[in-house]
Amino acid sequence: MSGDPVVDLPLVARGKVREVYDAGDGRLLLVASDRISAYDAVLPTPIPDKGRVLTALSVWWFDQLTPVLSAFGATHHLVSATDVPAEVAGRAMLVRRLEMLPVECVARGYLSGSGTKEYERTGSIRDVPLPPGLVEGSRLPSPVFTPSTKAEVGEHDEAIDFARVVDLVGAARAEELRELTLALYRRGAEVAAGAGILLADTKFEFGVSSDGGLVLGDEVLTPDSSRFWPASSWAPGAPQPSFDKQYVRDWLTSSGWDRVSPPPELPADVVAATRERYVAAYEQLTGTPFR
Ligand code: Q0Q
Repeated sequence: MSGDPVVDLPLVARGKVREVYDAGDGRLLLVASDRISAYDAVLPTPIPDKGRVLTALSVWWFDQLTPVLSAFGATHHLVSATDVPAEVAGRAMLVRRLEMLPVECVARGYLSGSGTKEYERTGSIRDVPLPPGLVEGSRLPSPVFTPSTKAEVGEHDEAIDFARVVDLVGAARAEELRELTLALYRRGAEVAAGAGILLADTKFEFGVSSDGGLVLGDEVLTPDSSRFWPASSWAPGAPQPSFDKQYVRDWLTSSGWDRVSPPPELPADVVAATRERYVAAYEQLTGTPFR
C-alpha cells in the first residue's frame, strides 16, 4: 500500500499522504492516498476512503471558491476529477501544470499551535499586532496572513514575514497573494461555520498561468491542509479537538507510543471512527451524501 506508484506515469513529487505524477500535455495528476499522518508521522494503517473524501472535498471547494477567485482575476488548476486512471478513480485530480510560487499562503482565523507561541512571545503574529488577553483557541479580531516557505522533505515549513514574500514574488504579487488568501479563507470559514465547523486556519498554494494570472493549486480546504474544529466543542483556553484526527491522536497518546519509534497500527474501531469523521466533514460541508 504505502509508497508503491499507483499509476504508470512519471512520479513528480511525493508527500506524506499524496503523490504527483506527470500526466503529459502540461497536466499533472494529484493522487490522494488513504494514508494519515499524526504527530508528524505517517501511520502504517490506512483510513479507507480518506483519499476519495478529501479529493471530493477539494473538487467541491474549487467550485465554491470560483466567484472569489474570479473577483481577483484568478482561476484554479483543476481540469478534471473524472478523467483519471481507473486505479485511482475518485481520489485523483487532473490539474494544469503551473509555475508554483515558493510561498505557502496560510490564513489564520484563530490562535493555535505555533501562532499561540509567537503571540505569547511578541504580542503579535508576524507583523500583525494583536490585542492582549488572547489564549489558545481564541478567535482573532480579523484573519491574519501568516506565510511560510516550503520546507525540504521531512522538515517543517519556515515562517516568513510579508517583507520576505515581497522579496520572493515582488510587491504587487505579494499583496495579491495576501488579499486573495484572506478572501478565500473568509469564504471557506463562512461556509464551514454554517456546517458547524470552525476553520481555524488553512494553507493555499498558488501558481502562475502562462498569461501571468494567479492560479489556486494543490488541495483546498481539506482537513489535511486546514485545522477543522467542531464548533460545538469550541472552548478557548486549551488545545481544541481536531474534527478529524482527535480519535487517532487520543489513541496514539493512550497507546504509550514514544513519537520517535515507528508508530503502531491503529485498532479497527479507531480506523472506523476516523473514516466516519472524514465522511461527516464532507457531508456537513457539502450537504450531500458521500458515495
Ligand atoms: C505541485 N505540489 C504539492 C504536492 C507532493 C502535492 C507540485 N498545479 C501544479 C501543482 C499542484 N498542485 C504542482 N506543481 C505544478 N503545478 C504541487 C506541494 C507535493 C504531493 C502532492 N507539488
